[in-house]
Amino acid sequence: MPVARRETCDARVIAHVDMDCFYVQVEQRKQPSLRGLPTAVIQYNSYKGGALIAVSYEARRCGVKRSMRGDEAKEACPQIQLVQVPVARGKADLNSYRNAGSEVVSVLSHKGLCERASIDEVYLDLTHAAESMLMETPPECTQDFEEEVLKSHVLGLEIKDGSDAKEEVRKWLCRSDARYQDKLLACGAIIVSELRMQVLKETEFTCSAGIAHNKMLAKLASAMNKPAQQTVVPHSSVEQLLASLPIKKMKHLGGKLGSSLQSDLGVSTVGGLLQFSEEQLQQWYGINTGTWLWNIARGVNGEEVEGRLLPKSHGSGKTFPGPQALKTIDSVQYWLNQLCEELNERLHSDLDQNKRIAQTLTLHVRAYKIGDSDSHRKFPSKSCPLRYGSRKIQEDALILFQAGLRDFLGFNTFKVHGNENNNWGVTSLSVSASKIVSIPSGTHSIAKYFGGKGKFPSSSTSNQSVDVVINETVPSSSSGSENCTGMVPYDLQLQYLDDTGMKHSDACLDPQDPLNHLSSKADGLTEESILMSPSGSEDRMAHGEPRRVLLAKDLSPVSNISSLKAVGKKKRAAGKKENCSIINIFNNYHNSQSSLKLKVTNAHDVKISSALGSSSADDSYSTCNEDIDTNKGGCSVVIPQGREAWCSYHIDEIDPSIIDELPPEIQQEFRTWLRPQKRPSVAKPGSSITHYFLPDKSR
Ligand code: TTP
Repeated sequence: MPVARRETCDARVIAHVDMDCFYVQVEQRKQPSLRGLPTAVIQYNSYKGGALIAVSYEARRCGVKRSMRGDEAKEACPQIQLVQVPVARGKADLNSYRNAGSEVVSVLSHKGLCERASIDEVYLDLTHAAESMLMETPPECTQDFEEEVLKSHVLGLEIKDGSDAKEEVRKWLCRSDARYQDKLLACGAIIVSELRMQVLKETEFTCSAGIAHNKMLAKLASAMNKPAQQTVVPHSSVEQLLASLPIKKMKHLGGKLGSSLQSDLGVSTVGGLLQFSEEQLQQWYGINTGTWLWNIARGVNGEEVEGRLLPKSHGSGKTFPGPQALKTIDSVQYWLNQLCEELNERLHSDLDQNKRIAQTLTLHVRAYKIGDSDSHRKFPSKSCPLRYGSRKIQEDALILFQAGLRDFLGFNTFKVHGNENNNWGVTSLSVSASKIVSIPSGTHSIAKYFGGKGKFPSSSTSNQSVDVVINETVPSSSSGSENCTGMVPYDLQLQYLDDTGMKHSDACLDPQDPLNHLSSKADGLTEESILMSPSGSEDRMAHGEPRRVLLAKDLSPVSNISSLKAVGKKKRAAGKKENCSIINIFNNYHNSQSSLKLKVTNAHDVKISSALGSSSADDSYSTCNEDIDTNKGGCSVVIPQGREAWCSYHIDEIDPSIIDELPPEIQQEFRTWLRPQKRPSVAKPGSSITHYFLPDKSR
């Protein structure tokens, strides 16, 4: 759900830059002969000529729409040029588009804080640049404006018949009696027009932009005049803009919440919400959502532009429309393997190039049940800690799928394997890696912890299985003993990063976006992010009461825990001695943080019993509904605090030789643990073993 945030200041200059028919432009740059021709990019598949995913403006003028398939597009516009998306592993290969998006970002990021919002969208906070311009070279002192800025659309600026639009814009830019906020926006318009020209010069791509005092308004404005144009939203025009803006056009209102506003409150435009008090909206939709609705009706949006040039998740997906729907586990496994290989490649290139690691693997599926009237049932998204290595990601993704399928079909004893068709079909599959954090460079990187055993891979190969990082519990794997090779517990990394002074935790995540969906656009999917409501909320609708949307904060830790479902089998860390090092102990300790009480009877034989009274000790995976923020504790569990957590170890049974694998600064402390009577009474922050393992919430 959106997070309600008041604006701290309305004298900001925020721009939203959106590339025009982006994939088409990328293809036209590759084949300049296509420029100016009606062109569309189609997704690889043979069904009715393939799905259109990007349509040039020339083709749009002929009536071609993105919702069409290739065959329909040819009917509407016989001269259309259909270009197929590059293909790798039998699916769209979006790398050329991603790289093209990065080129644009590198041009745009010079003038202020820059947030890469999707493969072809960027937010910029140009407040400082605009303030400087206003101080040093205010628009009224400028003689010659570039044509591009004079072509700006200024909402609310009246252009009388016969008058020169560019001259009116010039006057608006130079108005000396304007409010300070609008003067800043005028400077923003000049800066953005320069940036757009720079993008064209350096990349050959055109883009459109919206300039306003917040992200929400800037995004709305960028879509208003396309292609290759820009739109400014002065403060005085906000009310008018929202008064005519259809509810469903507003971000977050495209789904069930928007439908509820239309059907239950009878409002058709965002401005229509003005008639309700904040209390009323809170009463019907909850405190946060109610306030958020009250704010957006007034154009208030305090979201900050995040300085983020890299994507916050990686994803790989494919749709299987019509007769291509997957109907056997074997075919699902085949495609999951392809998707996971691609994901693995991208994870490794992110690691190589940006020194970043992802921590959560999520599977999204669209499926149907043949002859089932319960068409509302959604295939649940499933997440688990991400293990690096193509084969491991593939194994985990399949387990997530099987778990999801069990839930989807609604029975727990069902065995899902082989080619049994149980009257279901899968129409879309995607895997994503999120919770991406940076690894600090230098001698204190986590690479140190791997020693000679698990160096970072320098290149990605499809079947490599390199354990770079392990988080939390270890999912079931057919390669059981591999699980304990070269693993580093997640908290160890995080704490270590903190010790180097880098505050990174969740830095790459969007706290405002609890859904944290895989950006469908960024991954070439035709999916939309779906605003979910808690199960049971339909009942409220039946009584004519507006749906109360469940907020992440409404979920108490207890309910979160009880919602965790066992979907995988935890294997014992039984392996060769050389594979079962201190790393195992860390890993097992980490399991104890997941409220699984550990009892280590010896270093190589881990017995786990559930302290939660869960039906199984095999709860390696968690089920996360899409409307729960997996990054913010939607699936979190109680973490035991303090040294006591270590007491469940039979410390005498730990092989002392494995302590050599620890960082030197904590080896000593660990040794004192082996002689409990000499245990130091004070744990020095930053050097204590507990410090390495126990997340310090106060930081
Ligand atoms: P958009 O910015 O939504 O659209 P666009 O750039 O093609 O056109 P516009 O000028 O109207 O903004 O999407 C950016 C790219 O993302 C688009 O070129 C292709 C890809 N994409 C998909 O692959 N599938 C989708 O469903 C959508 C919406 C986009």
